[in-house]
Amino acid sequence: MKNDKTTNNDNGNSHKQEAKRKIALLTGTTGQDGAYLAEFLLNKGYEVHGLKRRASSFNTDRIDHLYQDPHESDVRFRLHYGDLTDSTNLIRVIQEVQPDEIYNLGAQSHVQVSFETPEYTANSDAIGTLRILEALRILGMEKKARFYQASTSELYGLVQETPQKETTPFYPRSPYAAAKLYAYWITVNYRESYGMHASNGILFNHESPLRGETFVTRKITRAVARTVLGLQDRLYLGNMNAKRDWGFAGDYVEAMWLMVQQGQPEDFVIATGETHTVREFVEAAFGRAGVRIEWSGSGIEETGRVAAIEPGSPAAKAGVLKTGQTIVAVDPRYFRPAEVELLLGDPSKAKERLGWEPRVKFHGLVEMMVDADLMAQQREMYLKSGGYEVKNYFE
Ligand code: NDP
Ligand code: GDR
Repeated sequence: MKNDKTTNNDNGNSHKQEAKRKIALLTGTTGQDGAYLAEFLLNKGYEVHGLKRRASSFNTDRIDHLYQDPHESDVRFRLHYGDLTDSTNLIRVIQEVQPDEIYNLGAQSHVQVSFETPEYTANSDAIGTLRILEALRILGMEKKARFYQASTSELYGLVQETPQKETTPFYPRSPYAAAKLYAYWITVNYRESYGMHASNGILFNHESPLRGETFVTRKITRAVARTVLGLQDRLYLGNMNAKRDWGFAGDYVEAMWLMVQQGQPEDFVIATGETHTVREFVEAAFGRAGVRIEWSGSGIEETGRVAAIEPGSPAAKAGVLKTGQTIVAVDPRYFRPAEVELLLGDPSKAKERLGWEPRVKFHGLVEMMVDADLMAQQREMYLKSGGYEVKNYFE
């Protein structure tokens, strides 16, 4: 269905004005950001097409609530099988969809995994970006479709300046970051060479209840819920001194869209302007469930023990944890061959030019994620025990 608007002309007569519905194509639709962006664009009235990879089991959990039966009329959300490593597929999907806007969110996005799969990471994250840009040229769509590239604060790596802004020099520290560096520059290059409306969003870490379970924030909030409920004894982590500027994915997808709506394509840092250590995240997350942590030892000997349990909290109500119990420890397996120690973004340009500001800050984010994982783990526990009632300790 098109958006029909009835307006008055100069003579006061009403006539029908057809506003064309915008079409967006997303790669990485099944990931965290893809899910938030797809919903955001659908709410804005877009027709949204997403690329999904063939997998041996269901991989659309994050977007199942957006699913529309393709047999119904006026379907505004469609998925297409595809892969960033397959140019033939990208050309065909882009030709078929004829998007006004392309958001390239697809990537092998795990930094530690990129040390183990460096070639694949380069193929999907670096060359994958080139493939989309070239597909647009091959199809003669380089002036028609606007392009958003999911660039990253990992580009700053061994930081040359703090806080990091659009002009801070890059120093990638992983195969992932090196691949994303290529993607960043090829996006700039196609903008300058062919006049494409192509922008890089240099996004700092952003999280949510939909965050993949192996990224540190979600690993922690999930472990908090499981530990409090007695489903897990201990949370093993790597470098707890690393500092990150963590924001909320729901806020960040709006910044992506705002960049694409600008008259001129440009690159923007998107961040909260606050940084915290992984250890602080652990403390805040256990704190939300009512557990105060006491640290002892250092380096690989560091452990976190239960110092106190707040009366009336989820931990107290569950009644599983005891003071003195060790619930956090270090496992060197999670150390990276090269680490990014400190990230802190300066989002002033985005505030000035896009009018964008983060709504959710560190503590709001931790609370949102812990609460969601407490609910999810309780649900799983009750289902497993054959019950059907989901008890919420916050009520
Ligand atoms: P996720 O890991 O949650 O999602 C990645 C998505 O990319 C998934 O849909 C995945 O599909 C898809 N994908 C992976 N490989 C390919 C491939 N070869 N071809 C097509 N699709 C592929 O990442 P996020 O949602 O967190 O991040 C979105 C983008 O933003 C990524 O490019 C990431 O590198 C970048 N980024 C993320 C930040 C963050 O903090 N979240 C910060 C800065 C940048 P499947 O579900 O099948 O695995
Ligand atoms: P990052 O996110 O590498 O910043 O990349 P991640 O959550 O994986 O790590 C953040 C920091 O936590 C330290 N850490 C651990 N990390 C994980 N995953 N698991 C652990 O057990 C652990 N213990 C400590 C890490 O060493 C690191 O310093 C994310 C991804 O979303 C990228 O795609 C994106 O580009 C960047 O954020 C911005």
